[in-house]
Amino acid sequence: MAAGVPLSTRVGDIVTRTPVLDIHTHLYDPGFRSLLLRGIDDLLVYHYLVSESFRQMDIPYDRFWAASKTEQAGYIWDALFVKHSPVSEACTGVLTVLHALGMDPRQGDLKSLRAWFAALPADEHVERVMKAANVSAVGMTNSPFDDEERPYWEQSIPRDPRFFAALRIDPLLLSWETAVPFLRQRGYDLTTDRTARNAAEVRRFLADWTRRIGSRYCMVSLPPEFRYPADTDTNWLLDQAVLPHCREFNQPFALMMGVRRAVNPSLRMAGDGVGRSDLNALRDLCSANPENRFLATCLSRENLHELVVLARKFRTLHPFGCWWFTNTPQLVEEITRMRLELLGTSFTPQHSDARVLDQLIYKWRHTRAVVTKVLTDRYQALEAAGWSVSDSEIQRDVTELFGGAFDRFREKPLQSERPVQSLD
Ligand code: FIX
Ligand code: ZN
Repeated sequence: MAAGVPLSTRVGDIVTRTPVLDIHTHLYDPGFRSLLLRGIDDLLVYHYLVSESFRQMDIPYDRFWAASKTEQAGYIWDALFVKHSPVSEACTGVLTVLHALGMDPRQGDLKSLRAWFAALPADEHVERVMKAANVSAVGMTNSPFDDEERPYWEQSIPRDPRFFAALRIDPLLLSWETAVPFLRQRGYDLTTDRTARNAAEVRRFLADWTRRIGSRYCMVSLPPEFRYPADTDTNWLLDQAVLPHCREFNQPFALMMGVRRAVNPSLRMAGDGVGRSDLNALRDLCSANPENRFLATCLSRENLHELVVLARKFRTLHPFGCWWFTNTPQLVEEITRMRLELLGTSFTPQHSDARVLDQLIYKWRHTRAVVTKVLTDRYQALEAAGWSVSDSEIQRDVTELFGGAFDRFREKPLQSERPVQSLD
């Protein structure tokens, strides 16, 4: 880059140009057809907007849920974009998407926006969005327990290699009593007893699905009440099945900690909340299982400092993302700054958690703006200390943050991390 170009411009250009590997979304490869959500109505009925809209409308929950998707989108548009200014992060995101795709919602109405999206075939839509978001790969969330998704895996569908699988196992770890009949129906011979034989059947199930979907890591979301070690089915399953499985397949286990499900069930998927987790559980998981690698994110802002400190103690722990309620510009800035200041570039600052294809655009544009700001500040601090960074060093760092560090962590060969015995 030419001499005299401001640091923020050099960083901004590199951050904008560097493709990102999005490690966790709820998107599907287009081969999964209607499971891949896209377009204006799906953008508007996103659960983040559902919960915001109920604060601005009087309509009873039942009436809202009985309405069609188009009608629900209309209610939300009216409440959040017409009757009030769309200043929240999730609302602004919808506008960032429309603007990036060349639409001006002030000029048309919902009908014309719908017509624009309806004319776009899925494959072309995917190309446009991935280009506009500059995303090179998308991590899916794949649950064998999901009745809509499972049939796609049971036949062989054409796959888009940019969408990679991650095995999601919440029902197995969090509702063992109901997971057992599900597994039994599918040919796994087990009972709810905590026996070695049952653990072996769970491992067979995990291995079958890891191979079937080509999963890159295994994942669970956990309530604030999660403890480890503890005398629970969850702990037994972790120790006897899930962690041995991850070691066998040399894959990380991802924990999303601190979600309190169904705080208000009337809001359905929008009704989940947050609770502070006990990160001693994560500390003990890392120290009792030195041959496992853990990816972790926390939903509670209060846990995120502790997570960074833990990552300084365990190189087998990789913090990722600013999840859900922490994915607002102010919190992304705070969290990313803290991680850079305490971990350097050895973490993954963001995942999009997109549920609607088009959201890749806003989630990554908004993140890139914050990463540019925070990285520029850190490089300025280096300059003040007499160390000026070159463009190729900036490029190296951004590549690390946008998927490089994750890939190296994920692929790290299994090695013993058992504490070294003191020689004296
Ligand atoms: O558990 C998860 O993976 C969460 O991300 C979801 O449950 C949540 O609904 C979501 O979409 C958050 O962004
Ligand atoms: Zn998610």
